[in-house]
Amino acid sequence: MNVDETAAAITDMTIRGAGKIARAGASALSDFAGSYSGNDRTSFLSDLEKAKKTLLDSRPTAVSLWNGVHATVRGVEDCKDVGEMISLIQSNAKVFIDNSNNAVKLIGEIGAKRIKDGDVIMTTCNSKVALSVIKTAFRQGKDFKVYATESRPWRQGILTVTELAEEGIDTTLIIDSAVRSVMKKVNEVFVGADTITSHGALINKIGTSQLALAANEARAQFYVCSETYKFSPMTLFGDRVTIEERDISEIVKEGEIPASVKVFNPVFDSTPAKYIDAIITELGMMSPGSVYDVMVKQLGDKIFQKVI
Ligand code: RUB
Repeated sequence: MNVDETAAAITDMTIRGAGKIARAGASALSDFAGSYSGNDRTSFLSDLEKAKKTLLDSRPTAVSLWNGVHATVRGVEDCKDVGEMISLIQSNAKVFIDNSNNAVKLIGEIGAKRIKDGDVIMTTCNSKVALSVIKTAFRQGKDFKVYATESRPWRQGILTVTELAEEGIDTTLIIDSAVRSVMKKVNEVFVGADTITSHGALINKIGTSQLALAANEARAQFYVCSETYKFSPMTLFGDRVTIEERDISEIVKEGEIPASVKVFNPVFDSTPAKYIDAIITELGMMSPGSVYDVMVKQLGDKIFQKVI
């Protein structure tokens, strides 16, 4: 898919989930570079900027997309000509996509060790990474049950239960408001991440924080399954994560409620670090308190000299 097609598919949620949109963004930029016919350096950089903007605007609050796009264009300004820029973008995109896919697999292997025979697991929305953990444990022969939330309004839970059932896993769909009631039976919760802040808070599908609170109350373990490129570098410098709000038509049909009633449709919520038992990443299991050190190590400590 080219840049415009990819951006449209991200906006209308044909491509969704933090990892998939990041990989799609990298792939679209690789396609942009591969099909570029000019050889003027300045024009290329200006067209690249437009392509980046189109992608970033397609889901403007998505940190994974921002990180995927920036990883793909890293070093381009230092290239001497358009040919070199094209090769660099293509190889950066390939490295990002390969690392991202490998991280999903590795997190699956690490997280699967937390699941035992007889466990009851809960998950929410449709996270490729959380599902990688659950599927890996099942493929290892473990016997457990999964409860998955419907995840209104987009009902990504339908995708999740379909994937789990196709795998042969004992799966039960619940409505979002059944979380606290069902949590009494649950041993572990595995959720994905849209974004993780430098102080270890999780931003994920609306309703995730109520799973965390209910898990805490019921003494179930609450695990976040996240590649480290979902860590938000901007939060190191105090920026807040903007929570995406989507159209009210996702919740109510036109004319269904009085016109004076306001509708609020936030897509994600924030779970404080204190409710998270561990973050399972491709660098291993870590506490939310370790996120700061990992981010600084990945960015290099000179990052502060550049900003301050
Ligand atoms: C998806 C969602 C997922 C994370 C992680 O929200 O909140 O839990 O993005 O997904 P949406 P993954 O459907 O609004 O994109 O583990 O697949 O990256």
